[in-house]
Amino acid sequence: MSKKVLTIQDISCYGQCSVTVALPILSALGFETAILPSAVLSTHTSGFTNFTVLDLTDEMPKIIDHWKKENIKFDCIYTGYIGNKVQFDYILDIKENLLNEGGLFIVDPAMADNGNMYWGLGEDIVNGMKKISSVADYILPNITEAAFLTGNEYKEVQTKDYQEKLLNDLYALGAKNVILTGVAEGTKLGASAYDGKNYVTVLKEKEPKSYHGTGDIFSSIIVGNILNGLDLKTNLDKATGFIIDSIRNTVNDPTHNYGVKYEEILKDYRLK
Ligand code: PXL
Repeated sequence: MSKKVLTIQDISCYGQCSVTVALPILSALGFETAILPSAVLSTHTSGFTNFTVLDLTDEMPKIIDHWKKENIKFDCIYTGYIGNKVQFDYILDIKENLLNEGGLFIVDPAMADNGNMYWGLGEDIVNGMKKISSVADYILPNITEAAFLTGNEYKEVQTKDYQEKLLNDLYALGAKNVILTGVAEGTKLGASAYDGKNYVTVLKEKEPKSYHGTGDIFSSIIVGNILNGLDLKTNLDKATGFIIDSIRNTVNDPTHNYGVKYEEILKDYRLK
């Protein structure tokens, strides 16, 4: 029986991030998917201007109530971009009441990158992400999000000590496992993880160009691989490789600068 994954994040209608990447990836990795959209935007907010935003906070409790009445439950709840602080309490309600025994609660605190919060997001979102991170089985912040969640300074160039400080401080928030993405060392880029006992790092040669949405793709692969029982090191290795292959598949297309063309990579990934 395939596991049921509920993802809670925005629908950015165009731009290859959040649910438009999470759903196909989780389906391809073998899971039944469900979504609770936090908002509907015409595009993501990083590479476009004049986008539209419809906040769906008011709809959330109605959807949750209906699911409770139908006794709908999930094996994994995976959260991403949340644009309204009120939604964090709904998320905790879902975790308490709609997650199967032994199910996984995974938080990607998608709210910031390159030293800055995303458009329109502030301290209340950082605090909400902290709250849900404290009860998560896994959290998947990038370096900027990690710095904001822990009150550390954001550093573009990171030493091993700085990475470990972030991992330790994130772990101290209460999450059982921390996976830190966008870890940069010299010409290499990758991810580091900490489970309270061991540190694992995977770094690969950095690609010359970066794209929006790769964090969401990375997280979706990581979530799918966790549910499929892959060990952490292999998981980080495969997810990092997936992003590199997706970037290489996009750089020669000058018309495509808003996200990566990961679809052909996903097709091959499934067969590996
Ligand atoms: O990829 C993260 C993300 C998700 N959702 C929205 C965003 C972004 C990044 O900018 O704007 C709406």
